[in-house]
Amino acid sequence: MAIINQASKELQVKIVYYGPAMGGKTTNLVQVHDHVQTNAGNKGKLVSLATSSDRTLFFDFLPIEAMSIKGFKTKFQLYTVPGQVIYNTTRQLVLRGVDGIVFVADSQYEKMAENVESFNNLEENLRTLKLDLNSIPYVLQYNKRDLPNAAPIEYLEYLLNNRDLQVPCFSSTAHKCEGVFETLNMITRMLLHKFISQGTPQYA
Ligand SMILES: Nc1nc2c(ncn2[C@@H]2O[C@H](COP(=O)(O)OP(=O)(O)OP(=O)(O)O)[C@@H](O)[C@H]2O)c(=O)[nH]1
Ligand SMILES: [Mg+2]
Repeated sequence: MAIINQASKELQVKIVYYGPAMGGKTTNLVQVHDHVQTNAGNKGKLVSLATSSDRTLFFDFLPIEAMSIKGFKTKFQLYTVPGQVIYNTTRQLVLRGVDGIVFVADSQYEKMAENVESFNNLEENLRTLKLDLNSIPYVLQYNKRDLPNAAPIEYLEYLLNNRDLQVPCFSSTAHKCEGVFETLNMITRMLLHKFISQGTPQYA
């Protein structure tokens, strides 16, 4: 849950990277950690808990202190969930207090069922927490665009963004850092708008 301290003018928000196993969630955080430009070393440590052979077993955590916006000092806490189906309890735990979500889909044709299953699982877990995807800012990231068996964006859009409220989507090749900051910038902008700005939503 966002923490807004009006007295000290601080805003702290939690962003969760969600999606199927091996889709590239941890890779996003690694790239953000490696390339983020911050003022005077206020980049946090990337903490990866209990990983074995590159699979997230618990979660990854990366705090970033961002610019001041409208006088507010903003802090973003980035988390990933473990994508493997068996770790659902952990996913629920990591989702607690979420403010914004990046859904990282794997573009490969053979991963479509897993993408849809993971998206449904996200909605289900939010419901358990009495949250609703329609009221949480989120964006879609179509990752692994470099692979030859990547499905067309239109197909991914049809499967994952075919709802009343369409959300921004991004193509990415996370291990080359392509699309990683575009995605992060959009979700942070949507969150800042929600928590700080007033007036008509404007994400572009
Ligand atoms: N070709 C290609 N490989 C990628 C891309 N993004 C990530 N990978 C690779 O895919 C594998 C899985 O990436 P992770 O970031 O660990 O995936 P994850 O979503 O965190 O997986 P879990 O922790 O199991 O849920 C790693 O070997 C990455 O290097 C991409 O855009 N293209
Ligand atoms: Mg991971």
